[in-house]
Amino acid sequence: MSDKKIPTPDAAQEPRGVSRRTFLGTGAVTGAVLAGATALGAGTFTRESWAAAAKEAKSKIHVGPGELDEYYGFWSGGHQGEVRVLGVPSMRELMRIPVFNVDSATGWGLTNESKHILGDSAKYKNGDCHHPHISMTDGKYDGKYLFINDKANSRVARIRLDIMKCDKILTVPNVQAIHGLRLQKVPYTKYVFANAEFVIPHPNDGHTFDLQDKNSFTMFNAIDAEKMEMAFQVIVDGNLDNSDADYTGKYAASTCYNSEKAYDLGGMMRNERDWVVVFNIPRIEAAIKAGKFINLDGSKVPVVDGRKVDGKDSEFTRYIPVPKNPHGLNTSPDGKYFIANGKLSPTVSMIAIDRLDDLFNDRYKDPREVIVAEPELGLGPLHTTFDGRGNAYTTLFIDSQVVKWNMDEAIRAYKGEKVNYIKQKLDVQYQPGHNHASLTETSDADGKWLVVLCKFSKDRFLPTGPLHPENDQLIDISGDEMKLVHDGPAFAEPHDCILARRDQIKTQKIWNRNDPFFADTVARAKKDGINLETDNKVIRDGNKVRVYMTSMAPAYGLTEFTVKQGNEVTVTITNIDQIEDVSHGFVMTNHGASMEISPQQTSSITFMADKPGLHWYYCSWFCHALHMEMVGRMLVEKA
Ligand code: K7E
Ligand code: CUA
Ligand code: CA
Repeated sequence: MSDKKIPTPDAAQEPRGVSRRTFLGTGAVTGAVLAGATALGAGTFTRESWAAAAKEAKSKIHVGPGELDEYYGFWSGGHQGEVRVLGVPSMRELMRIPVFNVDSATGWGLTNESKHILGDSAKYKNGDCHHPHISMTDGKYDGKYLFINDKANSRVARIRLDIMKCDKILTVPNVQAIHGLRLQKVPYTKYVFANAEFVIPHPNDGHTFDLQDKNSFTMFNAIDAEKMEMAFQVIVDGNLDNSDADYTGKYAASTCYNSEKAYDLGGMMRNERDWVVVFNIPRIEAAIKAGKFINLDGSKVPVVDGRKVDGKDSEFTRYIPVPKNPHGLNTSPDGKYFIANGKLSPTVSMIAIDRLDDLFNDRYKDPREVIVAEPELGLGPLHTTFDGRGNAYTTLFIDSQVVKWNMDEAIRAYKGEKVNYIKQKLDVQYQPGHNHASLTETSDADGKWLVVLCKFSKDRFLPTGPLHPENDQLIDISGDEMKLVHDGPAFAEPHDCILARRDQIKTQKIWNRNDPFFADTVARAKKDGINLETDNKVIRDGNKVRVYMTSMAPAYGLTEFTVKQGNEVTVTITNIDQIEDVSHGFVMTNHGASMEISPQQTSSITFMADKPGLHWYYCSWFCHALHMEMVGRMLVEKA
């Protein structure tokens, strides 16, 4: 049992006198599985120290009116399904990018262009994104794409950062719940690595509930980042949670918390150690090139088997035992270590990447010989991030803390030296999951800011009823000491975020008329003999009516058109304004139709004209002094 002391809640820290520890009942729930935890005190705070800290914090994060932030932050929108763009350090929300959701303002999920990108999965109105990651070249952000997973419907999406719109979505075949997502860093992001979490039977045709069978498994997935098509899949033992890639382009690694392949909570915690599975990418590529792969359940994706057979490793994978139900997997920016976060163990496991060649060449008796340190950090380590100065920052979910520790010193301690590798523990509010230091996933890690994504906000904000926001906290890590400088409420649930320097992201000010985003619509207009920049015309094609018009503040090119009841109407609008920031909208009242048309963009939306009568349409983005007057009328004649 843990002998951890439960500190008395400080009045300032716990304004309503509710201990965050009793709040979660952590002793009762997890004590039994956290044996071996060390007693490490939490920081102490007084009202005075909070006030002083708050004053100092204000000056650090203040970005004055008209000033710009230093960093772009891309936040996962969790089970809300979108990506949010924030400025850091101000933590101001700059934009939302709808992805796995339906968005009324932009018409994502409603317009023909977005439905085309959503493809087969347009039928799903929900998503659950976790892990946003920016494409890289030579281990540095190249600012081209951001990728994000959808756990709910097993998808991966790509966002073009020049326009900050989703341009591709892929459903990963024959798996359930894409959770972990990371990108190849070196030589460039050729692959998006995406873990499927849940074990399912194959074929999954309703024939069995049996997950222990050898035909029940999950897979590690690699997606061609440029084509957004499946590259390969690797069958694994156990399950997969989070992953990361190395700085040589050779290895990717994933945590597995369910080595037991259990159905129940107790079963999934049975083993003292689960594992990190390491994937040898060149060996997998070579096997596929040589035609040594299978296809699974009607899919054409090459699949290799990375499971052990009779205790013997496959050529593609190695399984490194680590304690216990590990969660996050993070590569240090010096390229030396994969770090697996123990979750139900107070430790993290440091895997030396330069020992992996020998591991794959079977030079070790015990795969744990690649582990160079296993520091004890506190209760519930979930994710680790880095400052580029040799320090790591790990979230402790149960302790509600971030612990700063030194990697070299942890290695020395593992060798038996008496050295205190723990530099500082900082209370966060409350129950942190991911944390993310500026540029931490690249060789540019600059150790300036640390964002900690807390799952509970409890008493930190004005109450909002039973459903609380999360709390995204900003911590200054530029000095020796971590300093909490900002609390940021966020809606469900930004598991993860990523920060890039503002010069690393280059956006277009207005649309390019040749943009592939609306190329299909342009092609359709061409077939209809329409010049989108000049024509305002109605094309009647049997039951289908295609209405083409321009928009220029403050008027649509067409202010009246007539259709018949029962017609399927497609309205296509080209915004011929060339002025930055003059976006128009189109809303057909009482028809569920709404979309954005930004400068030089073409957007289209299809709806049924099922109600006879006169129906007004209007511009929904405030574009001009006469914005309210930017309207038109559709007459639907009785059938
Ligand atoms: Cu919530 Cu990265 Cu999905 Cu950890 S994951 S917290
Ligand atoms: Cu156009 Cu408002
Ligand atoms: Ca387990």
